[in-house]
Amino acid sequence: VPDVILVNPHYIRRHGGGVVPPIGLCYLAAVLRTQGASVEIVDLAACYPDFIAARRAEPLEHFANVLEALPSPPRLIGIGPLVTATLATTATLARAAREHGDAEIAIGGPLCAVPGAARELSGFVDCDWLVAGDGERPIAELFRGERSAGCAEGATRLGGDDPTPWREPTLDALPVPARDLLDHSRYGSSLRRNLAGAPMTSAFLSRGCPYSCSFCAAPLSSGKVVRRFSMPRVREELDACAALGFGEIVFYDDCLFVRSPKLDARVAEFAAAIEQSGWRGDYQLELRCDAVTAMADETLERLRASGCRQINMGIEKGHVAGLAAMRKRLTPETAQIATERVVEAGIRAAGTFILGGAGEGHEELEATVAFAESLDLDFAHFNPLALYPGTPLFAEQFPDRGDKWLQLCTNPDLAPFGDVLWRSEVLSLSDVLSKVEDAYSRFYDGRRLTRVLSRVPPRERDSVTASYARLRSERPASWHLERAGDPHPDRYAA
Ligand code: B12
Ligand code: SF4
Repeated sequence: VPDVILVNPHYIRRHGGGVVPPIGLCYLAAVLRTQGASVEIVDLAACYPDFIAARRAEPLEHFANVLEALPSPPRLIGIGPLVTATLATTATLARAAREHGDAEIAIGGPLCAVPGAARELSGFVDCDWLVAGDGERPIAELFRGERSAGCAEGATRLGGDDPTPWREPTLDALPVPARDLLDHSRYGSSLRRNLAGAPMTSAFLSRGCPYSCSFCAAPLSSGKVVRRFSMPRVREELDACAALGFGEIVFYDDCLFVRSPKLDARVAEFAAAIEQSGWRGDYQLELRCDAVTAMADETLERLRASGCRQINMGIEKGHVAGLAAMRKRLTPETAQIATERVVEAGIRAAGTFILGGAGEGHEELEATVAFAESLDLDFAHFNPLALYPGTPLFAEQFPDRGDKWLQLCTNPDLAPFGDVLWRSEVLSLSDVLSKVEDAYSRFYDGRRLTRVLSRVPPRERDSVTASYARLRSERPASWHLERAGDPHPDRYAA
């Protein structure tokens, strides 16, 4: 019997995307192991990648079967990461955990760091502990039974005060995530799915972001100061990835590199750490456009030479006013230069765009889609603007609600796919969602595919072609409102 079961809740997924390992849970598992705990991870998001609300019973039954098969209950069941999209499923999973024994139940993840969480979630999620911020130290303390009912950093009893997000001061103190607990065959980026070969994994080598984009929930949980692993610790993690045979890594860090006087030196150090490690493969990085434009040519070349095959940039909008309204501190021009530089360096360029927001009408939506089309990107994603509790945007939109966000986030009209989606007097939600569909079909056209194929290695051509077909035809269907229809809503009501 495992001492601890960690569950990654299922959620309404977008079609045609990749399946990404729950690296946060692997971090928790690694720390628990240092405490002598045996740990199992149940990744329902990966087991049910085609999940839609109307099929909620299967993952829940899967979890119940896991618990029923155990001769005795585990000591601790951890469910998360809790985000708005996993609120409903987390509540049903916690209830199932309660019904199947007397394990302590802890919930953690970004939403637990939102003001009001302890009060809002009590009565909705039946759990013992709420964990905010970095979960490693709090979960180890919970496992050792060192927590009492009082308020403490990182974890509190549900219904009490909000937990103060815990931020691990020395990241190097964290053990390498326990990726060995996952079934690697389930994971792959959308592109990789068609490439036979070594499995992919994800990594997170820093915590925190110093920016304050009004729509983003990340800094609330992980803080505004960027904490990074030392290069020896980065090498250790890459060696561990090599030992497990991973051929591709996606670095999901919010701000592994930001524009600063140390930017080029930091990137060079990182590339050197990769080259000195035992790991060889392809990797993807998330970067702000202004970090790309601030890099020297040699630095971008260094990234490519060390295996960087794709850079993902949050471009968000094609018009200055929209970017300013979101406090993104970027301009379309920066995005254009960044895209050109990435492509010139021989790296795939991918951008994400957000449709909807203050001051946007049909013209502004069109300006963003047309801007995306005009860029020489290899891949693009278009999302309707989501309003996450705890963000400045959420407060602007719902000024009278204070920290009372649960009712809004669980209202199926406002949050048909799990996140509260933007709408306004000039743009209905259907307008925004139709534009998302339009954007995918326009962006993934034959001309772009021909151009992109001319610069990818022959062995990748089939997978790029297949990805384009999926993103053009499958992805838009993610936003059909009828998909979210649940025939048995009462079964899942908290
Ligand atoms: C990588 C990533 C993904 C990946 C992997 C997600 C995963 N399950 O690991 C993919 C692409 C699948 C994804 C999907 C989605 N994501 Co995402 N994602 C991120 C990103 C960029 C990094 C997450 C990460 O790996 N962090 C590193 C690890 C170490 O941290 P962590 O996962 O938060 O876990 C730590 C703590 O939170 C805590 N913890 C987490 N789980 C648990 C459980 C227990 C029991 C305990 C005690 C503690 C605990 O301890 C962990 C270790 O310290 C964040 C931004 C961010 N910086 O947080 C957005 C972010 C979490 N995603 C977000 C969203 C909205 C989504 C989607 C809903 C998008 C969609 N509609 O499809 C889905 C939801 C899926 C989900 N279950 O998270 C939002 C959440 C905002 C909100 N309030 O809802 C964020 C904050 C970005 C943003 N836009 O603001 N995402
Ligand atoms: S969108 Fe990126 S840069 Fe902006 S606050 Fe979020 S993580 Fe930071």
